[in-house]
Amino acid sequence: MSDKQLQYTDGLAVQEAKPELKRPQLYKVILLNDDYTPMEFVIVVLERFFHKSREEATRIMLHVHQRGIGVCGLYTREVAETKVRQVMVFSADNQHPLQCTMEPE
Ligand code: TYC
Repeated sequence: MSDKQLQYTDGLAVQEAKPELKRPQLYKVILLNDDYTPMEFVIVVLERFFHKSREEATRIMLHVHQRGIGVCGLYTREVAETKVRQVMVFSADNQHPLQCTMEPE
């Protein structure tokens, strides 16, 4: 379908419709490695806030542990901001230094 369509009224006027909405910018939510946060805690974070299976959570955690950084998922801006905040609050509440951030895809 073209991005502009004609809208018909009852003969009084013909007006261009608004173009279709663009897809929203997506953001990568990123976990950073550190030397102190337990591996099990990072797995729980990935299960709880990113709905990963234990296997996928373990794979992502090990990737971050080995490479220093890793992507947990792609989200619209407000959802990504919420996930970053949830991880940071959960980590601080448990006295872990785990860092989570986001960047445009
Ligand atoms: N490097 C941590 C350890 O050896 C584990 C870890 C993995 C920490 C991923 C943070 O984002 C992280 N206990």
